[in-house]
Amino acid sequence: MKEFVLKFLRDQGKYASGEEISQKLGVTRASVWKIIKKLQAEGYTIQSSPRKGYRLVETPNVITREEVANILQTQLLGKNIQYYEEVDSTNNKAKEVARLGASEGTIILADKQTLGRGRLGRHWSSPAKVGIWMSIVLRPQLLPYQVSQLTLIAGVNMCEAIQEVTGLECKIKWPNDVVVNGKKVCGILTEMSAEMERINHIVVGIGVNVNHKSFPEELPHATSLAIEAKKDYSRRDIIKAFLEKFERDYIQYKENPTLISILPRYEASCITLNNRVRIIMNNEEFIAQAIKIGEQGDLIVRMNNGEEKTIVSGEVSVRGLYGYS
Ligand code: BT5
Repeated sequence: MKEFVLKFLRDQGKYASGEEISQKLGVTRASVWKIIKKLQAEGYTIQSSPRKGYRLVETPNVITREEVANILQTQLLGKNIQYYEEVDSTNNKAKEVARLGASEGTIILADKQTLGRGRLGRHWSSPAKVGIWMSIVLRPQLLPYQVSQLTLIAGVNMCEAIQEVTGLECKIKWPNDVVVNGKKVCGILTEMSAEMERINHIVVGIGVNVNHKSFPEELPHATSLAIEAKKDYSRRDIIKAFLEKFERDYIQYKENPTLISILPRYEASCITLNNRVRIIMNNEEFIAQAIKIGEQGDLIVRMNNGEEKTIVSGEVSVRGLYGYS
């Protein structure tokens, strides 16, 4: 009902009388009025005039299923969207629906996460209504070792999407952080369910700090797009830009699983390259020069003795970024 009224008002673009809406819906005018009140309470600005009826003036910064689906121009991603006001973690929800057979491209969106997760069980701060907390269910035929490449593809596309929507200069800290002015605005957590060499499904979870005005003291390296640009952004616009871009690369990657065509874009945005980096790997810690990204998405560094080493995963801090100096 609510969706129908919204769509009707949006398509109309001008005043629609209560009578017109009630006829289309087959309900009383009093019910239409109740729905309008509900929408107004959700933040929609709807003008009402006793003579002319109702007119939708402004849509709030919401990421409900109908509002996102309404603007999305994709073939695969977001054909099925599930929105929650609050969940423990959108990745948990996505894994749950994937186990129950959710189709490829299913998207879970939440306004708030109570147990948002980073890598290695770390906490991801996800307060209400200021960020994008989103997970995507994918079902490609890949080998387990290729799965982390999807994180790189998601990272480069989020970097480009944020840049397009906000005009802010975005960089990628290998492998999965998107940073603005040296601080983290986005993190990605890719998880999979696999048996031996067969993947059942993959969940790509993405968190973007959009309209936060401040961060708790324990997150000194976090920032938001609003803090950096000094203005708020529509979360929907960023979701749309990202999903449309990511879908193009994902479909291509599924057909031909190589990073070759993505790497130049990734390297152009990667702040880790050409920097001295500190690497913490299997209890080993060393400093090296980051020189390139390998074909599998690994970081290739030159050690002080001139030898090259391939870093597959682990913690890498870039000098001057995230407190390493
Ligand atoms: C990540 O982990 O960066 C992956 C974050 C993925 C979050 C998304 S939100 C939707 C989906 N559902 C989930 O439950 N998760 C995904 P990692 O590289 O391990 O970084 C985690 C570290 O970043 C923490 O230890 C904090 O230091 C810091 N951190 C926590 N919350 C942050 C935030 N909102 N912004 C920036 N940094 C944050």
